[in-house]
Amino acid sequence: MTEPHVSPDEIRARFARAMSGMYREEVPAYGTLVRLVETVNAETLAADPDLAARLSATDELDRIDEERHGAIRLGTAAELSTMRRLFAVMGMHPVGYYDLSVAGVPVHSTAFRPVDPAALSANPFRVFTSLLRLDLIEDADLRAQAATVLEGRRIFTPRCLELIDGAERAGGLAEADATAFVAEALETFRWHEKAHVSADLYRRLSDAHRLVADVVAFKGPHINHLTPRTLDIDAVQARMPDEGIAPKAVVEGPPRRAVPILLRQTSFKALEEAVAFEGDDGAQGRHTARFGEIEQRGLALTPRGQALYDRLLAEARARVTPAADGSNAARYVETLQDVFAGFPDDPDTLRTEGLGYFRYAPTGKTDDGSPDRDAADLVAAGLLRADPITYEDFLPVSAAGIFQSNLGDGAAQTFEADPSRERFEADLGAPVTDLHALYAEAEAASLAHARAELARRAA
Ligand code: OOG
Ligand code: NI
Repeated sequence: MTEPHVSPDEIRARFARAMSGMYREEVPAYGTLVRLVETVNAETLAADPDLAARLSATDELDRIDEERHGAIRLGTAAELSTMRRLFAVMGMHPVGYYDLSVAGVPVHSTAFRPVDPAALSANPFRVFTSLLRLDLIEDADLRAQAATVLEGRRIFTPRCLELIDGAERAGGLAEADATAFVAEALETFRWHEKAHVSADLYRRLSDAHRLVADVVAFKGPHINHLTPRTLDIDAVQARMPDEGIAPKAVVEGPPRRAVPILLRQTSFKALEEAVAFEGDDGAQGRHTARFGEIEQRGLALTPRGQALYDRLLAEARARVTPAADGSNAARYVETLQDVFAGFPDDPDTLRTEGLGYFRYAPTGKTDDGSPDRDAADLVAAGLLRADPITYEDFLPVSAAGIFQSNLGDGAAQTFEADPSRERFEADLGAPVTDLHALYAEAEAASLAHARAELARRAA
């Protein structure tokens, strides 16, 4: 008899838990932050029963306490394509292409995450995954040296690679192998105190860009943050100092609103960690790599809504560019609020103007009209309810802000905008899924299901 496979959702949930346990040990402030977020979430839900009901209706209430995203930075195409296969074992697939070169960070990225609504509500664990672009480094000598170092490293354990092969061949993993897989995969994301380059090479890499040193100098792509989801980011931000954690000056993303949209994020500064270099009798140095972050997620926007968001954000940032030292933070926040007055802030307008994605469900009420009427009519007649679909992805401008604040303020550089999605997909060995297509599909499926239900009840 063949043993049944453990579902990818279950493997992902176990892996996310294991990662959280490891990070809690490596970065104690993470544990403090998680506790603070849990407290604020419980208070927010208690004070806002409507929010609790809405989250429950969209199957999100149960997932929130375990919801995390992490981030890693990879060095080669081979690492990226193997990472794609590793994440596929736990039901995580590449969604979206993010070009961060525009923002002065020499990487391009995708997010590995579950894609279908049931998998998302089981456990939405995501990993923002960046690939270093050595082609953006000017010094040809250093570029070649970095490439040689990267070619020589092995970031996956041999057993992990075997288990990935096995999962692909058999279409899944049985219990013992699933357990082994979680343990072996975790090794790839662990922090290494010992760099595998000399102090001299580290300095040259770091001078080219701090991020280059972070990727090239280490044996593996240490997880650099793990982010819990809060229901009130301003409350957590305000209370972080009481817990001895200093957040960055401004929350990235849209301003506080009645209907949260997209994603708001804030982080605390990277830890300065002791690093031993190769040779030179293990010379000691310091490296900042790992940090903490929290996020609040809101309504996923349609391309139209996203375009409006991009335009307003650019306008706010043109009026006041947030300074790295936080000196104009209050003025920036005020400007952001003013400019975003141009973005409708009630659920009905957002829906009827086609700015956001919604999930439809029958209310239980029926009438004599056709279930094939416009969705807006069905909602207006009280037959359907429409709940915001949560944004499950990332924002390039925010991501750049998070990178910058954690690489150190001197790290800003300008590169030519040079999106290179085709090359990224070739390196990945697969296309990235278009995120708007996923939301549109989820919305359409919920509407079709709700209409069928109305038809059934009318019959
Ligand atoms: C990734 C930064 C992006 C986010 O939440 O936008 C990110 C990194 O620093 O590697 O995690
Ligand atoms: Ni993040």
